[in-house]
Amino acid sequence: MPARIIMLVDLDYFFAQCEEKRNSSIKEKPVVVCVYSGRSENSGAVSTANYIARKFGVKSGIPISLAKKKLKEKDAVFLPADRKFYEEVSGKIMSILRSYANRFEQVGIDEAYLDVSQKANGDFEEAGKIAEQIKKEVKAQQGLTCSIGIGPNKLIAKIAADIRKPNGLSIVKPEQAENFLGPLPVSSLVGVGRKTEKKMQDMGIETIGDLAEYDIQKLIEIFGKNLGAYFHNASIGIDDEPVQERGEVESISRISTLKEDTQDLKVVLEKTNKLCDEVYARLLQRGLSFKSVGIVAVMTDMSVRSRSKTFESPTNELGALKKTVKGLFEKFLNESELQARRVGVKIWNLFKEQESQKQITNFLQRAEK
Ligand code: DCP
Ligand code: CA
Ligand code: CA
Repeated sequence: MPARIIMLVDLDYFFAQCEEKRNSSIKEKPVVVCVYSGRSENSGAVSTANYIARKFGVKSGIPISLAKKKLKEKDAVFLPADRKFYEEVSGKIMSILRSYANRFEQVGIDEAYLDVSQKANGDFEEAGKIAEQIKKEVKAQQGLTCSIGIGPNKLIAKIAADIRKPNGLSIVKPEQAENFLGPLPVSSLVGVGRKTEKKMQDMGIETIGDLAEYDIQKLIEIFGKNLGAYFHNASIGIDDEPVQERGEVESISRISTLKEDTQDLKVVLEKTNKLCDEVYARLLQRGLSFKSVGIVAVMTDMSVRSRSKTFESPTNELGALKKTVKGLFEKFLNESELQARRVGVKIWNLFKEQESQKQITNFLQRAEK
């Protein structure tokens, strides 16, 4: 098995860069994207700012009025956040990123983890080339720059991406992990907020290196078993969190109580067809296809039974869903000695359209052989 190689791709000053994309004439000016509260003309907070504005101390979260003060007479551009547009750009970039990954996990509107272990064949140099390729394609297709961190796990990839911005690329090999983390402040670790940082300072811990040297038993005494162990492992660069494909963890389900207990297929289907419609609506909203269909029934004695079926390839057809649910209930009710009280429908193994298309293509190719 090739060595584990994880990438974190984070788009630079994302909302502001989206604004520059659709109006390049503002590129040389400080650009501030704002969420106006509407109470008065300047009330609200800064969502983000481009790097020119940041030089003057403008950053996410500060009041708009303060940003205006800092950028007085600097020919700055203040724009209201247009989330719909940013989401559109994000969606297009995410599908580019996804195509480079063996496993893919979007973690926010502007960042994603890519497990590229196989694609890079466990070679960090090769992963670096893939990262360059990603930067080139995102820039060419969508006109945006991003920062990429590469490491043996998510923890290190994330910190590596943060350390060189904008348009950065940092590679941390496993053997470099401890030296890389050592000098950084503990606040660089996920889970170390202001309070924890303060507490650690009181314990004489400033850097991740200090944390690594601290007695693990004492950490556990102070922060509890889980957190203490987490801090210790994180400090020496250990993190096993998998890159979690969203489609694998999610499911959509609906359950409902029947008017009266029954074993009659027709009555059950009346109910489950409605549940299928609801489940299907959610599926469409999210632009997904499904591969697995399940039914669940709570019987008169309150026992819970379930049956399921998995297709060869994903589908997004309502007809297929209803037909499968019907087939499963038909067989189940025939075999059951009890009446059903509550019935439910569930789909899982969800895929984004693009990915399901890939799966279908694979399936067809296999079928041809
Ligand atoms: N965001 C926000 N309010 C915050 C933080 C972020 O509205 N307090 C939004 C605007 C950002 C986007 O989320 O563009 C992504 O957040 P990041 O933390 O990744 O920051 P940026 O992409 O803006 O800048 P950087 O170049 O530092 O990644
Ligand atoms: Ca960002
Ligand atoms: Ca981000």
